[in-house]
Amino acid sequence: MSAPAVFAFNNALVRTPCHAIVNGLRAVDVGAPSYQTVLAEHKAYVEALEAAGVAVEILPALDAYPDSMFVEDPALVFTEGAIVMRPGAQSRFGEAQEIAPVLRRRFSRVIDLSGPGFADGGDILVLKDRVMIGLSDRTNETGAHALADALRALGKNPEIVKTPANVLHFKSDCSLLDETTILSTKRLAISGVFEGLKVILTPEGEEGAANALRINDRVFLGSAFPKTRARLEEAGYQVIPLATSEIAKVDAGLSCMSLRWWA
Ligand code: CIR
Repeated sequence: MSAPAVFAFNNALVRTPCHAIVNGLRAVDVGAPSYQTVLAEHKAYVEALEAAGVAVEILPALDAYPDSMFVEDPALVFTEGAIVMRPGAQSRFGEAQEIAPVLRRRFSRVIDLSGPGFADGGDILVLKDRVMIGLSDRTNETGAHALADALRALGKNPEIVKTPANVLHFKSDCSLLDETTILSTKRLAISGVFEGLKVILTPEGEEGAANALRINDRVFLGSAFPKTRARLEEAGYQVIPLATSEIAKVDAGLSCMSLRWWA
């Protein structure tokens, strides 16, 4: 039997947004997100995952960690096992120890990323033949090398690359559309990291659309990006637009809110 596609998922973990999300980290303060609207965005996201055929486990809110709804950052998961990450923002470091017991319950193999470096899940792009690790303000060289070792232990092929300056995470600027196609901002694509792959660029002014999420037969896309939607539909993708206006105020997008794997 052939292996499932790299975008085939039937399981996901998410975490209920906590009230403290209004104090979530952000590079530029455009005002606090509305808690009620964050909850609505999160609920619609969970429903979209379920509609795509994914069994979703919803973890309880963690008020001690404002950004804890973004479960993608403190862990990395694969069919073969999970990695407990070392988040690079001080206020988020403890999230890893909160999610570790959940990973131990759900995966038979769990690797704790070794210190002293840091690495965030948002910097990791999983492709069919390799796993890209973007160096950023949250993922440093030491963390990236430790992560590369952990990935090799799971049978993966790591590749360390660079995130453009002033971009939070590598995946803030790109996402996988299928096994040979990437959605990317121009500023990331021109660095040449995706050589050999097909790249669809986000139209100018819609850079935030790059953090999309391919799940099974569909692509989740921020609903504020109609030009990107048209571009993807023209290319034959089934697009599911999802509201992200409030989570965008704390620099988040669609990949950040879940950990996804095929079991
Ligand atoms: C942070 O700065 O860590 C959060 N406010 C946003 C995290 C977004 N996560 C992601 O892109 N994977």
